Amino acid sequence: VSATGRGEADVLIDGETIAAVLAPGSQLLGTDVAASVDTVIDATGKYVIPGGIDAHTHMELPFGGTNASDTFETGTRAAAWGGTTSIIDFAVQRYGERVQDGLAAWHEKAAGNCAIDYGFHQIVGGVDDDSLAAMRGLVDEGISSFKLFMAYPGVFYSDDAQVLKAMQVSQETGLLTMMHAENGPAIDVLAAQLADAGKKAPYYHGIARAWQMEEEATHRAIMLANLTGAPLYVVHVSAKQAVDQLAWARDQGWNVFGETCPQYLYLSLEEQLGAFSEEWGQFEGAKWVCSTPLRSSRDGHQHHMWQALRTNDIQMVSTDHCPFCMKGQKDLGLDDFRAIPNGIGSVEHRMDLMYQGVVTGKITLERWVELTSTTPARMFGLYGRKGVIQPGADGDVVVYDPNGHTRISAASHHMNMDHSAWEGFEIDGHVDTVISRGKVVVDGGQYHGSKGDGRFLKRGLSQYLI
Ligand code: DUC
Ligand code: ZN
Ligand code: ZN
Repeated sequence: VSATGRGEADVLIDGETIAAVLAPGSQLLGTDVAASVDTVIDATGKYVIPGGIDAHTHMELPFGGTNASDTFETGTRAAAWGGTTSIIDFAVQRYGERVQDGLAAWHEKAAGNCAIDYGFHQIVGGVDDDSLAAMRGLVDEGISSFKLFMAYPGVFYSDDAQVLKAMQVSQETGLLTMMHAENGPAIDVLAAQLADAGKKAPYYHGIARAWQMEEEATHRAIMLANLTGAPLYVVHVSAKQAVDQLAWARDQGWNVFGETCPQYLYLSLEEQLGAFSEEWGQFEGAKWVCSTPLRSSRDGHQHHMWQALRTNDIQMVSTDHCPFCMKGQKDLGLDDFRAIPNGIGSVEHRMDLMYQGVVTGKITLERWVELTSTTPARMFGLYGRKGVIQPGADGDVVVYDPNGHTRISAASHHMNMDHSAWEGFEIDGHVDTVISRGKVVVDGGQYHGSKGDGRFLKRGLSQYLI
């Protein structure tokens, strides 16, 4: 299955690379292909797809006074288990740090530790003359995208003047601007007012981060991007009103794109409100504290988002994988939602959760491949090597069994988390075999990968822009 069609074929992998895609039973140099290769993987009755590309992960992210609980080692292993063979993680420049130092620190964390290939976007957390100059060197480093935050004052936040200046560099260099679009200063006032009124349970995180905060920031980002000529990619879109802003801008023919995440397609604020366990009581809801937040099921956000995946108002699905354990991490906010580290871990489940959209008739098989692999490759300058099964591409291939079954649980997942935001989810499908640059890393429930197999991906400019 590719982004454009489906058919029966044999995929020949030679070393790390796809050598040929052949009609079943083909001969090469007068010999049956199947008889002349070292290894045959029988995928009869299953889907053969390009390995997943998760373009939004946060391994080891320092956030909320702690670090995201997956290292590059544990996070990329979990990704491989779930049929994802490349990630693009966010190198972080925090306020007061140099961009180059933030990037070097990220290389150090990842090098030699990854099971699958990995690239970086650059978070620019302090836009000033130094970081603007450093951004001009990113493309040569194989980093063709950077992310700004309109949220989190005092941590990663950029004001409009900083956004404008960074977008001017984006326009000059071809770097893709990625935006966390929420009005952070206004959110922080609302959050403080809720807390002062004694409303400190996890659920109020979502009340403070109201959809108006996302719509407004999305609009502002679009306008600044259009003014400067910068291409814009809005991360983790959750509000239907923000989708409409993107759709409107795209209708003008502008280079504006959006990503959503599985949590915004399946989970709602009401479920979070209702969450309760013996162990955590009402604090159970902290498992779903992420930003942008889960949206109300009453307002049709989820339905609108699935529609946007069909109409291409939203182009791709990443996880925003940002795992924190309940014990010792999320529980920092036991008395106040503002201190709960934000994030959900899903890097292992994205291919399965999106396949469920095929099963339920919301997207086609081809669109599944496009949303999870081919578009991420094109968007972030990897297409040809990644995102497609064709001669010359890396041998990143997943055999997916539509007759298999997967039950998601913290008891069986491979992410370094003491809970799952997806506990008990049933998937009508199963990742069978995962091949990463020609090496079988997962097969028949066995893991054969090793840390250090994954290499740094020097990315080119986006291949998705007009
Ligand atoms: N959102 C999250 O949920 N976690 C990390 C950063 C972010 O923007
Ligand atoms: Zn974000
Ligand atoms: Zn993120």
